[in-house]
Amino acid sequence: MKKIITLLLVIVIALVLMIGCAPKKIVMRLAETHPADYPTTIGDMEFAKLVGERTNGRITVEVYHSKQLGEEKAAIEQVQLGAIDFTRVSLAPVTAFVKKLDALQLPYMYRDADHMWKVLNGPIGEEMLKSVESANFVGLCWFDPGSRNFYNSKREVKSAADLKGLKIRVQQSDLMIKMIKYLGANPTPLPYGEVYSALKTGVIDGAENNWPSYDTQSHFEVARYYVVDGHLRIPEILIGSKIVMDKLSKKDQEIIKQAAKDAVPLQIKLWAEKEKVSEDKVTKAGCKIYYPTPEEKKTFMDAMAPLYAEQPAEIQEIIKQIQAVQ
Ligand code: BDP
Repeated sequence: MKKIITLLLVIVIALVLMIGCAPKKIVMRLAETHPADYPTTIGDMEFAKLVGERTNGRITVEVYHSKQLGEEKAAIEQVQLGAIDFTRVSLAPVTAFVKKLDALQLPYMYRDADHMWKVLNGPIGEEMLKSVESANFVGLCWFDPGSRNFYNSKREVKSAADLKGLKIRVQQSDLMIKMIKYLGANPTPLPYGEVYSALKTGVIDGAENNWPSYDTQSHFEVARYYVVDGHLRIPEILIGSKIVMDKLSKKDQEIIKQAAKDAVPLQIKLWAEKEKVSEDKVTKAGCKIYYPTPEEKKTFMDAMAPLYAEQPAEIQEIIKQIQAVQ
């Protein structure tokens, strides 16, 4: 009897030790505003997949797409507090937390997509990713944002003067509000998810976004005039919660950082494909697409001069560095 009890005790102790030593499973959540089949969401999923593979399933990243965890501003705040682990967002709402990021989202900042990627993949991009730590985020990687164009339900816009007086939705960012004011239009900051009904009910006359957002949010159904002025390339950023990341081992932090970087090429590839599909779809749907002449495009650029002039010295410095990138 004594022997059996001893044996049982040994088994119990062994089991307790085994469970204690088994690596702890970690489940993390990522907030995404776009639907499941959107290129950016697939980029998030690729990141999640790589983290899972590289930790042998010890860390799971669950992607909550379609705003299930809230609109971007709220998601960013939750990440800052450590209540959500990651979010993929547009840089615009993050600038409320780290002012100098404005340098990366000024209208007509980049000559083209290639210039933007050289900046983001170079020392400036790295330094900007690091800068978000001051606001308790960990900057993980950049995703392709495409370029943004104006659209509205009222009339064809060819040059900046045609925007005069229109009520245009902007992202929740001071810089975007000013951009619209300098164009002579009326800015209405709204969360992304409210734009469709605001367009439909006439609360706003227009908005601005890239082809895939114009398409997938059905904005094209209620704002038929689209002008390809390309005023913005606002980098998309994947951020993690510093509070959460600091609790992980150095090795896990590295795995997460590397997985994010390794997810980028897929997002970029799918993005390029989606841009074409969306452009095609809205064109076929009968939207009035206008490609401004270089002179007409210049009217938008010229209207931005005061916005550049009023930037603080720190941002002026970064602007110069960005412009110098060849
Ligand atoms: C889309 C971005 C998304 C933003 C949205 C917006 O991918 O992150 O929330 O624009 O305009 O292009 O708010």
